[in-house]
This record gives sequence, structure tokens and C-alpha cells, in this order.
Amino acid sequence: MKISAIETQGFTLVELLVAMVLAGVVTAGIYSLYRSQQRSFAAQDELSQLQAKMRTALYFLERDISTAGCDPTGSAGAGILFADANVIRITEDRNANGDATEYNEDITYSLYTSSGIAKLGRKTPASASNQPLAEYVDALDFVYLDKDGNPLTTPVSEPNKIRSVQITLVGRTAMPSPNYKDTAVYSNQQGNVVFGPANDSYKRLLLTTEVLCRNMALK
Ligand SMILES: [Ca+2]
Repeated sequence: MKISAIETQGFTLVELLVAMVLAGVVTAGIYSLYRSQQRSFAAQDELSQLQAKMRTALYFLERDISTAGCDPTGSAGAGILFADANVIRITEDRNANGDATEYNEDITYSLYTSSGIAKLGRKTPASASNQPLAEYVDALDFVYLDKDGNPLTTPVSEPNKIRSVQITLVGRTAMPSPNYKDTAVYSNQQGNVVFGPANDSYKRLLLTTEVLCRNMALK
């Protein structure tokens, strides 16, 4: 009688199987939720990295271009030396020694490719090689405006007429996002397309600003 009582209180094989299946379903559900959360965190991380690198790149561009032509002695010949739609070369005599060809004084910005990755390069001085400011940059676009705010044809034949520069950057995440397709067209402040549609799985960010070149008004 005692043994029989224990038997009736135990699990049948069917009950055990049902319990195992239920446990399996719950575990699979938890794992699936965990995976999707993990993917979501990774995507968030990619996006914040993209924002950080783009803001840093734009900060350098703004800082250097806004002080182009700084020439305290008036003898360094500083200014905007080359102004094309995707390349800019500026000089400034930061240490006021009458020479604007030194490191951090003669600066060229352009896109270049190394190890198969498109990068925004900052080259200084002119004889140096590109230093990467940001990776996975799809577009770097400059629009040069004269004193009346009219765009100058590029490459600008008379860079001394430049009073402000509209800078537009398009960058993407390093990793693709599953189930995402970037069909967007990216335009500069003039409404001209600078990139896209890429129709790929990378998320992108466009940053644009207009920089006043105060020293250029003194030319
Ligand atoms: Ca100098």
C-alpha cells in the first residue's frame, strides 16, 4: 500500500514529457528574446559609434576651415589653396612665424581608400600622408560661397573669393544591419545629391554645416 501511494504521487511518463517540452519552449523563448535584445544593443552601439565618429570628423573640418587664411604677420600667404567639390586644402599661420606650411597649418581634407575601407583623410603638412579621421565615409562634399552667399563653380578658380563653406559628410556603420535596406538619397544644402541610394544594409548618417571663413574677408 505504501509503495502504491508513492507511485500515484509520482509523474507519469506523459507528464514528464509534457513538462520537458514546456521547459524547452520556455528556454527557446528566453534565448530568442536574449538574442534579439543582443542584436538590438549591438545595433544601438553601431549607431552611437557612427554618430561619435561623424561628429568628431565634422569638428576637425569646421575648426580648420573656419580659421583658414589666419595670417597674423601678413607674410605667410595663408588662405584656401585648393577648393574642389570633394577636396579642400587650407593654410594658416597658427604660430605667427610668417610660415604657413608647417604641421597643423597646411591641411588637406579628402576621401581615400586603404585596406579596402573608404576613409576621411586629414593630411598635414602637404608632404605627409593621409591620417584617417573617420572610416566608412561615403561622401565628403564642399560648397564654396562668395560674399553674397552664391555658390562658386568648383574647382574654385579664385579661392580668395570664398567667404563660407558648406560641409556635408555621409558615413555608414561598419557592420550591416539584417533586414535593413538603405534606399535613401543624400543631398547637400544646395539640394545636390552627394550619395545614394546605396540599396545595401548599412545605416547611414548625414551631417552638414556651414562654416564662416572670417580670415578670408581680410584678403
Ligand atoms: Ca607657422
